[in-house]
Amino acid sequence: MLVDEVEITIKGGHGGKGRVAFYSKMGAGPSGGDGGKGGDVYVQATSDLYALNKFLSQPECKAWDGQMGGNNRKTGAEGEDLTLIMPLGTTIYDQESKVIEINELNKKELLVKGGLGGRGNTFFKSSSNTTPRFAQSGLPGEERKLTLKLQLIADFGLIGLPNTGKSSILNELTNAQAKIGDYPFTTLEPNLGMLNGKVIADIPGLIEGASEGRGLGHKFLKHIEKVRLLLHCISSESDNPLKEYKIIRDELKKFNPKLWEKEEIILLTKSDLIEKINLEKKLKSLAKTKKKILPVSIHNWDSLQILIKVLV
Ligand SMILES: Nc1nc2c(ncn2[C@@H]2O[C@H](COP(=O)(O)OP(=O)(O)OP(=O)(O)O)[C@@H](O)[C@H]2O)c(=O)[nH]1
Ligand SMILES: [Mg+2]
Repeated sequence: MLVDEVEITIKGGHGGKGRVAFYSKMGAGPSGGDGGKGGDVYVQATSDLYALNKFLSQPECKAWDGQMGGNNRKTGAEGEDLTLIMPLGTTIYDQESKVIEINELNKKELLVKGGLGGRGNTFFKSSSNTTPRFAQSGLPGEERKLTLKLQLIADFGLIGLPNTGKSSILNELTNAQAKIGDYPFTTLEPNLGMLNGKVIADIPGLIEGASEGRGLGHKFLKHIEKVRLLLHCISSESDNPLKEYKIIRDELKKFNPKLWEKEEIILLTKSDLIEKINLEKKLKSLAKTKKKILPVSIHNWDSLQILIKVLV
């Protein structure tokens, strides 16, 4: 199951207590060190789409507390920071206002700070009080309740009717190992793969009525919003490729006109399955779309190389 919305509470570590201590030599004064600062909480992106799943069972995330100050004016150790790993394309909301959009791999961003450590009694030594017998307790870390919403970000998105070979192409072009099946709706959740540093997303098959929620329509369509270029897959075996093209285009437009306006290349897939003359006919019928069209087959190395050249 892909978790694409979840609520969490995050908390910085508590600052360590200051220590009350004195040098053993008579009259040498206070020696209590300050408490260490509590750890901060950061967020960092991963290409693992499923990285929000863990928050379902772990909705509270806290960095480590700072340690108490030591003797000999030694500051307590700082609490360890906590880095939350979230998928690329996650937007973090705080009471519905957007806080951070995670759109860069490996960039670390601060979410909340840990509390400061308390001052040890050494800090309070003065001419009027040479033997202070008190120290501060540390401060609590910041706390925030956040909602995480995922919309995947990809350079290229494979879209189309079910069973048109989208996952097969993803697997050929990238390191992904998406499930393939000779039946519709094999893919129930998006898959991601990397091609020369670019992200390709395989979106589950869309059907007529997707924009009104048929199939898992909305759930899939919203994941296309942050895709830069659409790779619209139509099977060469289709009797009417232009009609199939229009079905998907209509759904994109109804869901969000911005999807419809996105740059798009048509892939006439499984080109090995039909005669060359028929392939030419189908390419011709799709020419009306005025889009770039590439015949592709996972069993034809050259066709895949041509596609790769267009993409990278
Ligand atoms: N001959 C041939 N078969 C292909 C090709 N590409 C995919 N197939 C087959 O077509 C079927 C569907 O492929 P998938 O990659 O699962 O299709 P999909 O578009 O991801 O399907 P959904 O996830 O259901 O939307 C599988 O049996 C594949 O082996 C191709 O280029 N040539
Ligand atoms: Mg699939």
